[in-house]
Amino acid sequence: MKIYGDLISGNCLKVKYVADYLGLEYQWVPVDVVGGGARMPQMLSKNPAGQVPFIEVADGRVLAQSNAIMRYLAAGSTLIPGDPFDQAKMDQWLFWEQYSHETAIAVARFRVLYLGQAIEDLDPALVAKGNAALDIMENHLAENVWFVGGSVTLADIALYAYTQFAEQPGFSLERRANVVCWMEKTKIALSVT
Ligand SMILES: N[C@@H](CCC(=O)N[C@@H](CS)C(=O)NCC(=O)O)C(=O)O
Repeated sequence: MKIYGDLISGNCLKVKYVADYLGLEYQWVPVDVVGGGARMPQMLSKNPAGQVPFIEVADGRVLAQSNAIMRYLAAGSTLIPGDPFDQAKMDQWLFWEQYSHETAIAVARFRVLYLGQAIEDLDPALVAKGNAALDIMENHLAENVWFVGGSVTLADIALYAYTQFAEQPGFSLERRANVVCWMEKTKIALSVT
């Protein structure tokens, strides 16, 4: 299997975390996102969306969208709960991550780190959206060790991917101790640095 990705991207890191955790064999194909690498013709021929991550499996089929890729790679493993309700709960967090978390925190990070926007000039609505997402996580983690069930799942991996970078575009984790504690646990569970 080939994983096309850029290590600066949380979405790409999700796929790497899952593949490494499960000990899967893969070839990492680096794509320079900031330099437009995902939109080069040879990449567009594989993923017309012009984005990474995507994977190419042995028979040439291509799969994009970080959370769909994680789900494919982790099928049958402990990273996906066996109970149908818990599995749907995991999906609930995966959809939420893409709609309400990544779209604020990853976007703010990209603007600050890679487009050179000052933190003070970030759109207040974007900042409010990111803070709301972090508050929802903080409240959930006040009552739960993991996002779903009693061990690390894809929900934790998806949310860890960009939460770990939340401070880069100015989001504060200072009064979000549950999030900080959960990040440490997730890091240990995944053996990532
Ligand atoms: N929803 C997609 C988002 C993928 C995405 O936004 N990829 C960015 C990097 S994080 C990208 O490839 N951008 C390249 C571009 O837009 O030119 C996923 O979860 O995989």
